[in-house]
Amino acid sequence: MLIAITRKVSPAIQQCELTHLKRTPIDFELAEQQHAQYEKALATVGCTVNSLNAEPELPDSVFVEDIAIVLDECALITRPGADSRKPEIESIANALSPHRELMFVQAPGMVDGGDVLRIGKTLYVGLSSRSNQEAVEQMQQFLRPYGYVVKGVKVDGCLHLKTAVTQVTPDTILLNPAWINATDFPGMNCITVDPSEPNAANALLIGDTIIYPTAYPKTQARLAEQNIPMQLVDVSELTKAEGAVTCCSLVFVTK
Ligand code: CIR
Repeated sequence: MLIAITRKVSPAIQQCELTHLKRTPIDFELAEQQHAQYEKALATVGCTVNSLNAEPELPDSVFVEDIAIVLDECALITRPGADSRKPEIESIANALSPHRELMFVQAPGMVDGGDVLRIGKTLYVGLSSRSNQEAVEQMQQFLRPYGYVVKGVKVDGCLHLKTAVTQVTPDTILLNPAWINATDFPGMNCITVDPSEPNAANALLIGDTIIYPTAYPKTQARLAEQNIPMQLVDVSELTKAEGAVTCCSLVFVTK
């Protein structure tokens, strides 16, 4: 069974962390409705959605992806780079513990799940303002016994590695070449975002379908040309909090 852990939008989302965006008003009710549509899209592509209650004190807690990396063999609980997000750890660890053995990244390591792109047995980790080399080394130690290779990749100009690049088919990545080099991902075909849509590289691949924002029609056309099935969602309000589609769920197969 495919599970997606999500969490309802916090009523405090207006106080979210922002790194590359200016603060603009977020319509909370619209954000809730869009999040519900996102959960519906997850169900449509085959996920059983485990939707956690909102955390009224934790503005960014809807972005559950940043708190864990769930692999087939185990789950890694991150130590998120922003202090305001560290209290999100406990409830995500509780939600995952029935499904996976847990390992915890320790200080001075820090990593946000949004910086971790798994392609096969390789974990690419964005070295960003949220994730560091110490975490890469800890992850490599934890995961070597399972046959994973963990590689740091420099990220400049955007929040997370997966703001700049995501996987859209087994052998294709979607990327913004202004923020990341395709050569960092050897053996992968590459679709680039339309230059007028710099934030369009974040797609959530589940099975052979991507959950993808409605906001990027030009990049959407490039994906359609490659016959990539898409489930479109409007996430305009979550985008104002510097979130996108990968960041609102943890998707994995249950044993
Ligand atoms: C933050 O800055 O932590 C949140 N406002 C946005 C996190 C988005 N997470 C993600 O893309 N994985």
